[in-house]
Amino acid sequence: MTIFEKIAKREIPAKIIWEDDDAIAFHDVNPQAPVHVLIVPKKVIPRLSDAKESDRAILGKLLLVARDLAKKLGVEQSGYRVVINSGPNAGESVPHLHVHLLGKRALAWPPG
Ligand code: DGP
Repeated sequence: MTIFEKIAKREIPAKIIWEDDDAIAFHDVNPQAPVHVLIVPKKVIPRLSDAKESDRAILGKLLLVARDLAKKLGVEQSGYRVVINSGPNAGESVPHLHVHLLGKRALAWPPG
């Protein structure tokens, strides 16, 4: 089981802020910005590179949840960044697809 599956099953604690049957969102344990939330599908897709055509709906849903949580967390107007790290060069560390939502500070571009 991935660490994010364990969070969804309440086997390890996390600050969960939203959940439905398909996905869950919680605060990142190592925040890189004042707002740093992870949005995770309950179905384990290891990384974006492994997503299938049949995952189209859940992939779209993750972005709409990011949009809604940005509003809920007060960064809709100030701006925010949505990130998916896929594979070693991107710094992926948990092999369970997740969308990072970062905000409440100015974010540099290009990323490191
Ligand atoms: P990535 O590098 O894209 O695979 O991001 C994984 C993120 O997951 C990283 O920002 C830290 C976060 N993370 C890892 N383990 C835990 C955990 O047990 N709880 C929470 N809340 N976040 C975690």
